[in-house]
Amino acid sequence: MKIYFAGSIRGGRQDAVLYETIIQYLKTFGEVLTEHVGDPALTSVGDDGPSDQFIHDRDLEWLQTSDVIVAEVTTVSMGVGYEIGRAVEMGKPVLCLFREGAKTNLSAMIAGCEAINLVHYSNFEELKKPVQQFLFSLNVL
Ligand code: 6K6
Repeated sequence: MKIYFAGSIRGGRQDAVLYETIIQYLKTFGEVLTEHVGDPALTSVGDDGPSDQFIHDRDLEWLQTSDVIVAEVTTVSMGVGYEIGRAVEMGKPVLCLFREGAKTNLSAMIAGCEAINLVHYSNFEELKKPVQQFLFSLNVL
């Protein structure tokens, strides 16, 4: 199973360690195409890498080849919202994870989209079971 994990980069890196933990867990179910999103060394400003167009086109290709999108949506990110919207248009299964108790509000465009599966959780341990159930339900493991 090819998993596209989406998490905030320029939107803010305060949850980077959590992304890394989620990615390690997702790797027990398949290949995570976007492991760099959980790299704590990646900052929201470092831009000495490839151009924005390269990043966009490469990530869209990965999105196209993925079987499922798992997005951590607690930290508000325009890029993550864009990826979710494109994935919905592609007909991909999408699972969004939103952490209760954070000071952010989940957009109605995510919470109100019937095509998006949404899990509210308090800590990493709490999201393991719903993530597993969702991935198993896809029958592509
Ligand atoms: C690195 C440091 C600053 O900007 C970068 C750009 N590097 C990126 N590399 C790979 N994927 C990216 C990058 N920037 C955004 N993305 C994609 O958008 C990832 O798949 C994330 O899920 C999402 C993050 O969007 P923003 O708007 O928070 O950056």
